[in-house]
Amino acid sequence: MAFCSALLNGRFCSSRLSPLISERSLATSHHAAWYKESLEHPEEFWGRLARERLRWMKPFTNVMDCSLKDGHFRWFEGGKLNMSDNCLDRIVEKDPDRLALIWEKDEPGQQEYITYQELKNLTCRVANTLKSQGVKKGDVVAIYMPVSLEAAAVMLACTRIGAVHSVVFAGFSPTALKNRILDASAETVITTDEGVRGGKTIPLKQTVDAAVSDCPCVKRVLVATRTGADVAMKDGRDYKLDELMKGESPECPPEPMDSEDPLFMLYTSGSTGKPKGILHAHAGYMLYSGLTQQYVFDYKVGDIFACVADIGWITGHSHALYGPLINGGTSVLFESLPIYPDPGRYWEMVQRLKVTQIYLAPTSLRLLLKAGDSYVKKYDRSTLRTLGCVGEPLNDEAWRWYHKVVGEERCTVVDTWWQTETGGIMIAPRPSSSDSTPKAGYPMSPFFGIDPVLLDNNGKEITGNDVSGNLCIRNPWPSIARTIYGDHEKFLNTYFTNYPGYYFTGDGAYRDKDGHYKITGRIDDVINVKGHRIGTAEIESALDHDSRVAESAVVGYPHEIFGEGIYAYVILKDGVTDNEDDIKKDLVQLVKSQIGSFAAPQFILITPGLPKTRSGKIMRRILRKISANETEELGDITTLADPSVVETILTKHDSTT
Ligand code: 6R9
Repeated sequence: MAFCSALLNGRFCSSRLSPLISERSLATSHHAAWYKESLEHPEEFWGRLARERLRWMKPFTNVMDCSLKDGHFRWFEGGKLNMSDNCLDRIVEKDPDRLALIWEKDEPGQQEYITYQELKNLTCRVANTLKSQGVKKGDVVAIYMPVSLEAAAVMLACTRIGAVHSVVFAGFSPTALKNRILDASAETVITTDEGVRGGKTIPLKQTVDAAVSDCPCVKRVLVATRTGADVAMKDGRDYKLDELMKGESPECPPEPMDSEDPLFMLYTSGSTGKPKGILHAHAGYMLYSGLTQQYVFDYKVGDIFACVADIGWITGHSHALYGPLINGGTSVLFESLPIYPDPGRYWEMVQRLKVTQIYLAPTSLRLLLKAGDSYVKKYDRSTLRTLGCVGEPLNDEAWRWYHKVVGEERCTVVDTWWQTETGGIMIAPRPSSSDSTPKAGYPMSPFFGIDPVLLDNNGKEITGNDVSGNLCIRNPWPSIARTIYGDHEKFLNTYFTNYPGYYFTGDGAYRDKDGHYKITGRIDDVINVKGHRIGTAEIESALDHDSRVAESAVVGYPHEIFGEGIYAYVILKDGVTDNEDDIKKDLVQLVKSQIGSFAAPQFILITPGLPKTRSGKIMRRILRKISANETEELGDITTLADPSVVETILTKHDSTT
């Protein structure tokens, strides 16, 4: 594939590029006015933005029909449009040679460029291939690919023909992939021969083979080429994407999609054992992801935006791909690791590609901070303006390091809080508003149209400032998830039943004396390891697959680099006499194969019992305290069925940690 080198010959950086979006510019004072309007007159606000910012094939007739009480959301009904038309054709018609994506490959110092015209051609050829293979509007296509230009084109191609993509992070195990394929009844799986990360190859096609051998729904597996490795191909099921695409035309008319047609689904963990396929709709997601991209990151035409998240997560969807492209921007797709070949990788890339905004995870920052300032200072970072982060709370120390050392106190740090379910950034500083000097560790203020509230455990609103509570949202916004695929009941129960009339986030938050928000972490049984959400129940059910395990309880504990670490308490069945260290090794392996490496516990403690109430409920509060070494503050344990269990666990914990 030949990619242009627009950046290299300086064409892209010229100032002749004009914004695609005709919209009054937002001075600081406008932010407040916009926010006020967005809450007081949402129909007018969102209707105007949807008309101005998106290209419609048929105008919508009704801006919103939503009820938080009923978990019912419909936006821009009556309208027809297409994601890939908005991301590609609209720009190609004005400026075909504009740079769309830069693929920062795993190999240090190597990148590939693709213009909007080239990306459109590639997308159309993939779209025509999918059509030739029998993929139709509404079909779910599972994508198990690492970050690459082809992966981006595959996602866009799905949206072009109205297929619903379900990207599964290419670090998930065969079992996790299988469960996601089966849950969505996907007939088509698209993968890559091998992945390359940190200089090592990862046998992706092999993982797909193991997953789909148990998936009768899968009719075809399309394999893109990354390393050219000789991978096994099953006759009548597996096809090389390159070969299929050879005869396909670079023209494919975008399918007119209803505003509410499903756009994509993305699995995420909750407090139950089964991951949830969060479903997003076309128009609302498109509008909101583009808007947040522009205002949170202070995006301007000509910027080089680098979101280093994988496309397997919502951040990669909204800010490596769709958000930047909807704005006609240039986005860097990052295939590698922050410490490969050394902890200077991000900053060397910033210098080489002239990156203007970087968007990363706190866990990477903490890792880089430990490696020392010299890896940062070695490289020219003068192009950087906005420093973003997402995924977990950003601790003070890491925030200050980001601001002072990376950003030379010149750049705005934007700590952005949001979720797979919200589709877009909900609470974040906006660099062009009065939030341009954010506080360390604070996502700060709600985005346009978002009305956060803090509720107590009885659902009563906690008013005033300098207060903490359960973070909920009082009003609907365009990119809120529409359902959990195949389980609307669960959707309602998870997000709308606990606090009727509100969207329940599962996070706790603090509102300081100035009304600014700080996220205090999950209040449900979800652990956030390196910014990845994992339900404790999911890990427990993986551990329970070992026939020697009678019961397990998993909790999170504070981890210096990962944010949270995973601590598993395991009870073995009577009569098991195997060596404990061997069992622990097997259990780690089991979790890796059931879920993925990132979910493997850092600690496993084999115990004869768990602290349970008389009604048999595990007191996780106590396990959390022990895991965090806060053993002086265990609180009242007299209500336990057998308080002596705690002493046994403590003794063992002290001797193993
Ligand atoms: C975008 C994304 C969502 C959960 C969320 C919260 C945590 C995300 C955060 C943050 C503190 C931030 N989270 N951003 N916590 N500060 N800036 O990460 O989506 O993978 O669905 O995770 O991540 O706990 O509820 P997702």
